[in-house]
Amino acid sequence: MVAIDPATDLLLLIDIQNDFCPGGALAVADGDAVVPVANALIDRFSHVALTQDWHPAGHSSFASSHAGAAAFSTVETDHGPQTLWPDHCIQGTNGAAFHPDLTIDRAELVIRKGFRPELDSYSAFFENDCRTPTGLAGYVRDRGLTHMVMAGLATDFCVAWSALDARRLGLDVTMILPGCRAIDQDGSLAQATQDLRAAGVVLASQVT
Ligand code: VGL
Ligand code: ZN
Repeated sequence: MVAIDPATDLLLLIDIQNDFCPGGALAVADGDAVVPVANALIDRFSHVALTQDWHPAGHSSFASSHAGAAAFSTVETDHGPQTLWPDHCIQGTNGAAFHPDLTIDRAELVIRKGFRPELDSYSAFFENDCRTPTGLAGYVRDRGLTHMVMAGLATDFCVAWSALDARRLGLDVTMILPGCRAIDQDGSLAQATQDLRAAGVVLASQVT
């Protein structure tokens, strides 16, 4: 359990969008179960930010953009391996919208990511080249926010990459595990859990 400091804590909710929920294009098992947990967290924090996976049609992370490639296969890019996904979270579609039950009104910031056709972005802070900033690092610095409390989808991709980048930026990070669900592809959840622990991310069941 972690205690909330309203002045320095940012609740950062990652990609709680229709396409990552049951019935969506890249559905995470039980993904919509994070919504009530996220809503309860929103009520507890003074500062709330959301991320929104936001791809143009034909995005380079879609298997459909690579002739003959299957979804969940991997291609090499100049910044390393990239998993190819089913088409998902296309700008302006219902799949890219936040889950309708997520109480987003108090969110102070929405960070959209993955909008560059040639570059994917899992992390809320840097795109997958690990260099192109989303602007969130500057935002939290300017706002004096030093502790990121995270939940959302998916544990082993966008939440984990966001948490690891936040640690690299020197921020304190807590992940609220009941508010996260994983894709868990080829052991990705076990690997992410190991990486998160090694980086000093606190894996918590709730806030106090
Ligand atoms: C995500 C795969 C592709 C995520 C986003 O939100 O974890 N995963 N795009
Ligand atoms: Zn995506």
